[in-house]
Amino acid sequence: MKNILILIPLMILMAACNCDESHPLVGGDELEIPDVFVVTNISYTTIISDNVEFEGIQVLFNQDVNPELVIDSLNFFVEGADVIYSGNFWVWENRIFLPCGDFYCQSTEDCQPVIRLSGEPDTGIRSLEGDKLLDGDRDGRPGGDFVQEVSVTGCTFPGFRVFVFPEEDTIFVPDDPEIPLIFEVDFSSPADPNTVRFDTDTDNIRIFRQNDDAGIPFNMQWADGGFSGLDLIVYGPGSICEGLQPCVFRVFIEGSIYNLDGVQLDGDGNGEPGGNFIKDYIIVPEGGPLLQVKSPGEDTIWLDWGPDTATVAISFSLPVGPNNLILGRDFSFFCSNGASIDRSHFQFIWEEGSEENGRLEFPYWVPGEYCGGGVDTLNGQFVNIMKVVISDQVQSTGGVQLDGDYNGVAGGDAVKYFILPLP
Ligand SMILES: [Ca+2]
Ligand SMILES: [Ca+2]
Ligand SMILES: [Ca+2]
Repeated sequence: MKNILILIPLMILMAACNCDESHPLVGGDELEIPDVFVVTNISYTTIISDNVEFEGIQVLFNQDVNPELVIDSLNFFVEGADVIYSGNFWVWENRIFLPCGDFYCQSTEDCQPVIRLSGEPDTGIRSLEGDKLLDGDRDGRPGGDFVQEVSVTGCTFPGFRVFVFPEEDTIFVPDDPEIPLIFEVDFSSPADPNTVRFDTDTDNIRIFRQNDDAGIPFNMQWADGGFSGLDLIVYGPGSICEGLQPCVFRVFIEGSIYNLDGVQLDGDGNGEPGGNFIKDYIIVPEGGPLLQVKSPGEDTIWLDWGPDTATVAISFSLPVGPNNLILGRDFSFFCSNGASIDRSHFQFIWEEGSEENGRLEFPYWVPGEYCGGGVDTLNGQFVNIMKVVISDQVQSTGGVQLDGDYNGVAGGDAVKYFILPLP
């Protein structure tokens, strides 16, 4: 009679248990009821938390986990070749979740992170109720490590990138220490501030003069509390170039920065962690000896098409004036197929009282009329691309020849592309 009373609850337990046949809960000869804390399932799956979907590796237990006692690299390990892991995970109720992004695979093929949970008596993972040590090896007794490979697809490098503004390659700066030049650094996800060094001997954010590697002093401040943006502030930038000649500032951001998820910066943007970000700016001190096109600073300009006309501001770094810039002589206009567009379709108008600032107007330009039906852009929008060339015959009133190609030496046409979206 006594034996039957013991066997009935045992049978109920076994019926409810979705146990692995190869790892029976009960050892062959034992009749004790094991009350063990085990992993019941592990997989790469999608969960929903606060209406947001997360992909990741989920480890399910048969009882709630004590979250205080799950510790990275002490009893919780994510291992495997080609697997990058930040050390973060989530624990709640009877699960541990490792979101994609906190770990990722370096290659898409055969990615199999190994999850190891320790069942060591002193340091192992334990249940919340009853403080039961994990039976990782599922031999029915507390203790023993759980080790399992998990097949993962679609969890690759999340791309921690950096962008630096202004976008233009050429910046005109006044020779006034009160007016700073600010480079805006934007990270694609919040950076780990502990990995950003800028006032030490091993700075990983630097600005220097490209021709002689001289360091350019700057102040740095986080743009907000979220570590997503930095301002690099250079005071008196015009005085850093010698003799008011243009010079090149190189903004250098080392690939030794990590984001808060432990992902290394892909500074060179090749889709893999690591690599330095480098961007060169031609700094042109205003009032310096070169004549350059100050605006538009970019080589390619998208135009907002008005009902009848489009206007582009054109300005120069030195006075030029109407005698030295003649539309019919100094401007040329082309379609993207190389066909020339007659100059009579355009006007150049100086701002009143200015010899530096003017505007180019296209009052007679009908989209599509001169350059055909347009070019299909990648996003399906049809555009006309027009090339405008300003000849290097143009001189300043002081006789300085245009440096249209921004190479710091007089001479070279200025070439600008204007993109007009077609209706
Ligand atoms: Ca065990
Ligand atoms: Ca890279
Ligand atoms: Ca030049």
